[in-house]
Amino acid sequence: MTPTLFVGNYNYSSWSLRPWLCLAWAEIAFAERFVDLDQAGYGGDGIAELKAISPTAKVPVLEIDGTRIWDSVAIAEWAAETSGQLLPSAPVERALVRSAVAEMHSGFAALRRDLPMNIRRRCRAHGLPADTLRDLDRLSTLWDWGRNRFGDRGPYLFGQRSLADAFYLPVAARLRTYAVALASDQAERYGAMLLEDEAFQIWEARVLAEPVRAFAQVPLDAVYPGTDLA
Ligand SMILES: N[C@@H](CCC(=O)N[C@@H](CS)C(=O)NCC(=O)O)C(=O)O
Repeated sequence: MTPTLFVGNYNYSSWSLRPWLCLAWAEIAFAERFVDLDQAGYGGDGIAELKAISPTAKVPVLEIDGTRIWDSVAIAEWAAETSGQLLPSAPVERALVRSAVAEMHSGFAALRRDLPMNIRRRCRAHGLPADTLRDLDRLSTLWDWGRNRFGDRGPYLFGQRSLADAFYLPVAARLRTYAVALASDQAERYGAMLLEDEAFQIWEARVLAEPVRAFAQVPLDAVYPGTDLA
């Protein structure tokens, strides 16, 4: 049976976007179910609609023949294993891709706190604290390293497209939203290239089709007050 991916709001849900890109890039047929995250329980004791779907009351969730996979990395890995794509063939290089994915999944806490994904919005971040600037430095170094080491194999972080590109594409969208520059020009170019991705353009078109409204449960649009929502 066709697997079903449960996703959250296109503008905000970076954890939904990542496995969605992996499934799309791996050309795996899947159905989708949208769950509006702007409901009571968000970020607290959980949205009732999500509690019925996921043990953690979070999206993304991928339902495969009645079994639910409840984490973005697990879904991304499933896409890679099922398709034989999105991971290099050499074990040590697979481990490098996984290091980059894991670093995103478990790290960059300050960057995520101060620069939340908001694909539609354009404003300027100001007064970023030291820990966020450190995250941005690390991001620049990582992207620069990947492009230096694997650039002769293609335009992606590890040359050929991999799970890592899906995990960092939402970060590229954040840099664009908040007009944040990276120290490395090469890293900047990589981020800009990610945003040209064909599958991401489909996701972005959905963002633009969503009604513009503040997210009521958490004031995500108020991180930099005084700037427009649109
Ligand atoms: N570690 C999880 C994180 C998932 C996550 O935080 N999802 C957010 C949306 S981007 C969510 O569903 N939040 C609902 C809530 O906090 O109530 C993953 O990688 O899948």
